[in-house]
Amino acid sequence: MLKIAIQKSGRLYEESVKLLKECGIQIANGNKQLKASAENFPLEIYFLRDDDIPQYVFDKVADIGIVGENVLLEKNKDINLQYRLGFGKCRLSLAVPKEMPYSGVKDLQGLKIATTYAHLTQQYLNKNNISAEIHEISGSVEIAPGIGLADAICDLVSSGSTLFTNGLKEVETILQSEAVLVSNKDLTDENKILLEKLLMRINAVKTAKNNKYILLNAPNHQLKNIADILPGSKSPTIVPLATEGWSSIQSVVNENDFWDVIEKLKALDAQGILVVPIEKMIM
Ligand code: PRT
Ligand code: ZN
Repeated sequence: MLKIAIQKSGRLYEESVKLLKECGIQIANGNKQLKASAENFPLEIYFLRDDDIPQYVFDKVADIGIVGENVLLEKNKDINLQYRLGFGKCRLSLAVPKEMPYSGVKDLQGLKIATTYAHLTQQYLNKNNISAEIHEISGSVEIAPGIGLADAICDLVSSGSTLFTNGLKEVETILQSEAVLVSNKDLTDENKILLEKLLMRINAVKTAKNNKYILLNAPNHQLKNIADILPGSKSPTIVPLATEGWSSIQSVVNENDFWDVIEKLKALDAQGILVVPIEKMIM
């Protein structure tokens, strides 16, 4: 039985549960309890505060967990990062009042910095040979300069609107973060196999999301050119159409190249282009 710790409520909760669902894992009861079991996979789910997850995984209360990389690095526990999950994206940044002149990291020298990320902030200051006073607080970091508690802050940012409404400007980014799957370093052989199975499913879900299935018709004299820009998993599937001199082509296109590929296909006389989402993709 593999035990996974996920956030009980908050920014990572929904995506974590959704990911397990997309991996075909049905959870019997909601997050009202501390613990739930999967109906069709040997998995027990613990719902916890995100800050506690690295410690619990380190202590083997849970074998694996889903947590922000920011929390993983701040807690600095000796556990493995297994997979970057691509949700919960944010950055850990230093910010100062917008009217404060700022020309570089040396301007942080001697300031009082409020943060819930004392370890990562200190590490960043050390790396830059800055000595500043870190004031560790547990929440509402962004109001600290406004109420005279600190000169600057170090906090998570996503859209930047919280900084903006509090009269702050982002001056340095310490870390880019997203949700990650972590594991204890010393899993039983049985749990190693279960983790491999889960990672294979996660990878299939994530790869599918990054790719689209594409179908199109093209004149035969362009097939070679089209095949060159549509590699697919191996090479595209080509089927002759009833109309003389035309074929139907099917392939997989990566989201990042998508519009670029579509434009090239149009230039090569492709017609009737259909783009279909892929549910799972096993390489
Ligand atoms: O109760 P528990 O301790 O489990 O939850 P929590 O309140 O500590 O964490 P939660 O749910 O707020 O965040 C969980 C994780 O989501 C974080 O550890 C990050 O990995 C990730 N994440 C992604 C964020 C943000 N984006 C984010 N914007 N966590 C917090 N914020 C906050 C930030 O602290 C600031 O107050 O949102 C505000 C800034 O947002 P913008 O959009 O105004 O810039
Ligand atoms: Zn927390």
